[in-house]
Amino acid sequence: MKIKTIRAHELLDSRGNPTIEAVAVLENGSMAAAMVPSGASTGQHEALELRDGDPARYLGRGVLKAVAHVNDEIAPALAGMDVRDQKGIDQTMLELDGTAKKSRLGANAILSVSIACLKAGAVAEGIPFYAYVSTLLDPEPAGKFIMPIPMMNVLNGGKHAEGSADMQEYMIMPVGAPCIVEAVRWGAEVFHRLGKIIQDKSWPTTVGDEGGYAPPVKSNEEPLQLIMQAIEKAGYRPGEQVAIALDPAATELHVDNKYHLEKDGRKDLTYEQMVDLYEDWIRKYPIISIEDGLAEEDWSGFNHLMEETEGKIQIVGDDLFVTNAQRVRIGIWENAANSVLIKVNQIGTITEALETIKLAREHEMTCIISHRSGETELPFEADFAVGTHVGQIKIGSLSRSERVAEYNQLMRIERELGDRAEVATFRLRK
Ligand code: 2PG
Ligand code: MG
Repeated sequence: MKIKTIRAHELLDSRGNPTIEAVAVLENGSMAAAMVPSGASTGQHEALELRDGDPARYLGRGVLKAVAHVNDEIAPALAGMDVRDQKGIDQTMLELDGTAKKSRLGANAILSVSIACLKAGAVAEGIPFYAYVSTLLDPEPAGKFIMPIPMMNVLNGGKHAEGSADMQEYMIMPVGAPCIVEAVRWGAEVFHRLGKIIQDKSWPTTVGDEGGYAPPVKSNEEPLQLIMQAIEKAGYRPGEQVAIALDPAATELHVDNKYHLEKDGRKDLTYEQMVDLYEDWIRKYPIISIEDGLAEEDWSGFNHLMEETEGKIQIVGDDLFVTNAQRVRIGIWENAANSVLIKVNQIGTITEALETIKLAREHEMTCIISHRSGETELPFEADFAVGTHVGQIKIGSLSRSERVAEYNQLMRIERELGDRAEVATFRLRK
């Protein structure tokens, strides 16, 4: 089925910032739309998100240049191509752009089209989006689909919630849930219990960018204590049924080669001291995964964390890898992590994101499909995670429609699949 045209325009994301939506229109008149998310704690090696920089519009954050690049350059170049030729489509855009970081056309422009074509490919094939995604990675149609265990960000800090913890994400993982529908219920119950605990302290129950609470905690450890109470009050066994995952987003804590934890009154920490802190927490709490525990250039720090934890917990590279296969190769060489966070807008095309997933798999690293802190109302990660069979997904808290849209889509997919759906098991154990 051939692409007739592609149209793009400017809309808003969940933070009220402009983003781009592309609509791929096929020759038979069917179409599919995609919107691009946006990060706050971005890695310096990410592909470039093109903003207009015109202070007269949206404080410089408009995306009209990216929109024009889709309408004027990308659309004519792709017209007439088979929409199912995802590799060819992405390759054409890479050549048209011609830069290492997609800085001419903008990774947001390119990704909007890459996802719109992926979705339109599913429409052309007449199969669900997740099922279509699975054919790109594995040409044999999958019998069973692996439903991803969610990482639910119930307490927000760092750049996502001013006044809360220094560390960015305190997440729960319902590792013991038999299916997604139950995992979502468990997560929502713990989230609401946490809200009650925060309310009882007379703290505001306002939420941060990803829908988790953002209370004025007194230390970076306090969120862990609150979450433990919430898990227990909700009636679940910590660790066995509901475990904890962290994303300190430590690049944001790293200044002049030292780590700074304002809430704890601790400055100038070395990577060894950061790792000591994590080890102390791992002993006290059922933490099974730490993402960006060290800064994006701190390969030695990541390696130290890997060696100290001896592969017993998941060490995830986000800003460290930026979904870029080249950086994952360095990480393998340095033994810096055993897991790769996959954010399609860090790299800019579906084809490259799939290549990174394949590379990670070949090296027995886990992958987690992830949202961004600035999201859109069109769910994408749910289908992408089911279709890629990675077994984990990070989509924020159990509040705010742009986050809940993904949980709802996961539940829809699971119900549609019936006994062809199987929830993933967490591979690394304490
Ligand atoms: C992260 C993300 C998503 P941001 O650091 O993992 O949770 O945040 O989109 O702001 O980079
Ligand atoms: Mg992160």
